[in-house]
Amino acid sequence: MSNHGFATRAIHAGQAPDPSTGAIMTPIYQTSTYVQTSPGEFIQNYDYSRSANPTRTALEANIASLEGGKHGIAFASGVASLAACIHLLKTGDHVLLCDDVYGGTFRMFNNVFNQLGIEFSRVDMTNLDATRAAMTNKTKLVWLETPTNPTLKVIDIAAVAQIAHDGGALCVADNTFASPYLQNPLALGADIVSHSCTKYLGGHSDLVGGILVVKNRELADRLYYVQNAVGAVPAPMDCFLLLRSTKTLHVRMDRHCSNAETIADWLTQRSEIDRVIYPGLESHPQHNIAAKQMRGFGGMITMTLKGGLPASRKFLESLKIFSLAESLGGVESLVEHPAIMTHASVDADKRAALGIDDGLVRLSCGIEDGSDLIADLEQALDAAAKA
Ligand code: P1T
Repeated sequence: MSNHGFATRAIHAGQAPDPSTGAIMTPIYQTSTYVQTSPGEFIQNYDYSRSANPTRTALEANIASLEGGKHGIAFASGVASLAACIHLLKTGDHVLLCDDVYGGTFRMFNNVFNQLGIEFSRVDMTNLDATRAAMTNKTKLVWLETPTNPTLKVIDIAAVAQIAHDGGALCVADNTFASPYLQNPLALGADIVSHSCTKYLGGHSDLVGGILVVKNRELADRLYYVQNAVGAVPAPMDCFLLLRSTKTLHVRMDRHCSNAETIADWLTQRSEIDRVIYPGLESHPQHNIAAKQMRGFGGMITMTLKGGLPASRKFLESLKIFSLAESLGGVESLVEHPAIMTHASVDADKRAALGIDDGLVRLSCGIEDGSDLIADLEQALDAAAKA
């Protein structure tokens, strides 16, 4: 499959008609255990569904192929897949984290793994000199998101992976915002790619999941060990739903990108808005890096409304097609307020330093008609201006 195009791999990789019935869709193997012919003699490599399940195996192979990796290791959520990476570490190890990350990722380091003696520090990874200077002799993981959540900074994956390797650390890239259709961090030197499958991979806001993809067999074995030993595995039904979803990833992403590009351009003309952040705009500080490492600029837009909380609150309450909700990457458009919602667990001073203020609003542009989305934004901006 590896020599086929993205769309062909999205539809076929990891899947073959079911050998017992010919069913074209991989069945939901809703089973916890598997009969053995003699103690330790398995019929097909399966003994217990925490360790492995055929629906999950198909999903892991499918997404591994889309990322240009060899091994997929699936989890029950995006944060469970991130936690599995940290289980590779031991007390006293240090993680270098990019300064702008999903609030739950920050919370996991700050409130959970910090208590166990895993140290971390944050740095603006768009500044490569600062990133190099922030490495310590204890740094074992260099952790980036790109584009970042929610301020959409674009980090040069190849350059940061090189800095990690020069310091003897692994580079983990959270590719959730781009999806494998737009960006493949393994090809740029990252060692582990992580996804919240809840977002673009799932695409329909109907499941929670996560996955790691790697090229290296030894690293994969360590992560499979954590997957089984810690046990945050996805259910067969969710693996099935994800397999159905990845078949249309390329089609959905094209529409997410084209809607977001049109909307971002339109927003830049509006006087109610201070700043529009979209990697596809030439005004984006890392637009050239985005153009170099991404095949499209994604479906996420972040903007700052003039008028602070009263204006952003009125805007969010007035939208009719964009739904006010956490999450992103579904076919339906979503909007949220990072300071109150997804990034509430980030300390106020850190939020302020990143510009996550009360006027900041994040849009996940869905795949509806772009003209309807713009009309919705227009009426909500008009309402906010009167607030
Ligand atoms: O929600 P979960 O599937 O556990 O994924 C966590 C996660 C990991 N990485 C990134 C970049 C994310 O954005 C997320 C989850 N983010 C949201 C729920 C959100 O609205 O930003």
